[in-house]
Amino acid sequence: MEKKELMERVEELNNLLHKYGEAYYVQDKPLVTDAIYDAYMQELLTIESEFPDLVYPDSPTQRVGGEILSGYGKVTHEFPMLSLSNAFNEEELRDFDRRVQALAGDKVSYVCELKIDGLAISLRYVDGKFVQGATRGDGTVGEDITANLKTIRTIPLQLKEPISIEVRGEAYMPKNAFVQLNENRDEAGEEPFANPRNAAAGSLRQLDPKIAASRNLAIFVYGIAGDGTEYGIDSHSDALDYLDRLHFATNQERQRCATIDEVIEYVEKWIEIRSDLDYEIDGIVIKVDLFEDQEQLGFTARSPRWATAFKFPAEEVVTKLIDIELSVGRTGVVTPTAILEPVLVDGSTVGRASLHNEDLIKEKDIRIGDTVVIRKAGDIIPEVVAPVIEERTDDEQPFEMPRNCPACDSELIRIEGEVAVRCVNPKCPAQMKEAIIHFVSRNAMNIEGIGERVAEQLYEANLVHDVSDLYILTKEQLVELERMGEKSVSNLLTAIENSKENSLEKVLFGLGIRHVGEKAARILAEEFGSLEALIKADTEKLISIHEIGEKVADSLITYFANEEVLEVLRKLESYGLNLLYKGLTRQDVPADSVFSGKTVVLTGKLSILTRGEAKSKIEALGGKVSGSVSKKTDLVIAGEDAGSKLARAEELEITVWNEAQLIEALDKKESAV
Ligand code: 3B8
Repeated sequence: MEKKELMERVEELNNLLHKYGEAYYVQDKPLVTDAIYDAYMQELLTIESEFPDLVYPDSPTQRVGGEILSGYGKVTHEFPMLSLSNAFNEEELRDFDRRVQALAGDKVSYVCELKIDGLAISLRYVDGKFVQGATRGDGTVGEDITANLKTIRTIPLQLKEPISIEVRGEAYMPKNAFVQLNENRDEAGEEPFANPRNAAAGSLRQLDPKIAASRNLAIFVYGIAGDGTEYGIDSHSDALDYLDRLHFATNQERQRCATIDEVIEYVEKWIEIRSDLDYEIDGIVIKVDLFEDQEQLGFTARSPRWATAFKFPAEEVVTKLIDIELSVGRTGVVTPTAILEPVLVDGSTVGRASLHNEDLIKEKDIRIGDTVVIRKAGDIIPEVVAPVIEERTDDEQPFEMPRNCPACDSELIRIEGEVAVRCVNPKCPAQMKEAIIHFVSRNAMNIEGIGERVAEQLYEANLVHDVSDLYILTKEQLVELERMGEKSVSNLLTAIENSKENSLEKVLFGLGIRHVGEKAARILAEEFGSLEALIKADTEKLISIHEIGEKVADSLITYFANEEVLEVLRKLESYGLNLLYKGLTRQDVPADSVFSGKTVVLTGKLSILTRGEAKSKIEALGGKVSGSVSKKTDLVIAGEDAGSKLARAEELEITVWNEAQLIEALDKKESAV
């Protein structure tokens, strides 16, 4: 590149990175994916390292993180923090064992651990010093809560050995600390926490570390992030012993099990005695012990194949069903909800429970006035399990689903083959309200200030009939609404105005097109770049996109064929809403890059790039970075001291590059991005 062109590119990169950085850090509304951001940053760093005279004093490379207006900094996990697959009974545990044996041989041994019901945490040490602690977040990016974590006394601030290591664990609040805390809150007239996990999470998310310090939190460390073999250990049980030697708090109830029968025995024992512990556990984690076996098994997109979590059966409690309430969702589905006499389940008070649908109520013969068994499983909404027939007094009322919509009175439709009953009136106020709530929600257009109450008022005051009407609201109209002061009105109008700049995927997700979730919305935006292009796409084009199936394609075609929908979209456009994708579209990512469609494994220590950088650059060029070497691997990048993965790559005769070769290949294509 000519120097002049380079200068222009540097200026362009500076501007882009400032814009994206501010959207991400300050407004908490990212405009592009991390991979794209990192790719631009890397490009700028590369140019700057070669031409120091092009380093502007305010270059985004000159400050780490950027301004944070409120809340915490973000931490990109070098190794993603995945979650565990689940097993709910013996049968599923045996299935897990069969899958493991099929992939890693029949001599696999396991380690069983208690599954602490807390908050997943990552702790990073450099040269023995605790430098950063973060939450799991979405698995890729978490929150920097170092200051709060430092208040947990069982987290060593300085290790015995000057090593660099990242460990993972579960922060939790012991039962007695939880009871004490809630007593104090009650006395102070504050809302109690529902359970120890919420209390722990609430404490660690305080901006003032003094509060966290007063909360008696604790931690159990359960693993090392990344490649454990770097520390001269080759199994999970060794890793835990090593963590003990480093003075981390590990849970001592762990046990090695040579067979799945031993695992099941351990699980059964803990189902019996779990309430004796002075902290809450919600299951047992079963991990394949040898790292070599773990590596064979690898990961799915979400969780390791070498581990699973046995979830304890949910606690069941008896209470009275006072009434059955109906609500109309965004898609018109009418769902019955049980209104209960409030009761404590698994440490939290429950007053409502799901009844799913009409058929289920009939099948279980649940009647209004019944004494019912309810159950809460994990985070999900509690459900009514069954009525207690022995408690019947004959005053109970069988439930009849109404024929008409409780919100708009139009006739309800039951679609063939579906259990759900739907209101199909597109102007139904209940659906409208839900559609608005969805459109403004955080992961969609992120318009703060419109909740359930305001959405309802907007509709009832005849101000908003579809989402486009949000953009013609005036100050005069809004101040008329109940409990809307000048300040909230002006904040709301600003939030609405700002939302016009959102990238296309936010709009697409916000429209609430059936089967188009956040991920599909992003893929569609990336693929088409503009709403206009998406509307023009036919089924064939849609299903030719790798991640888009027939269901989504059909739904899109039906949606965009609707004249009323098109009218709303035209209005949105005329009010100045951005309907373009602001990141790199798939056409922008070079299809002919050496990395497109290739699976790459990074191993050993890289000296110029960090692993995270290498990963995002490869991804920006269309490659996929995987954690384990298998027959599907196309390329292995081996840094210093590469160990078993390199050996395995050689065994499988996979191409191996060193870091310099990687950088050379990245640089060649970099300019094409
Ligand atoms: C891999 C291993 C997630 C976990 C893990 O006590 C992974 O090991 C994980 F992707 O979430 N709550 C534990 C606990 C949680 C996890 C774990 N081990 N003991 C826990």
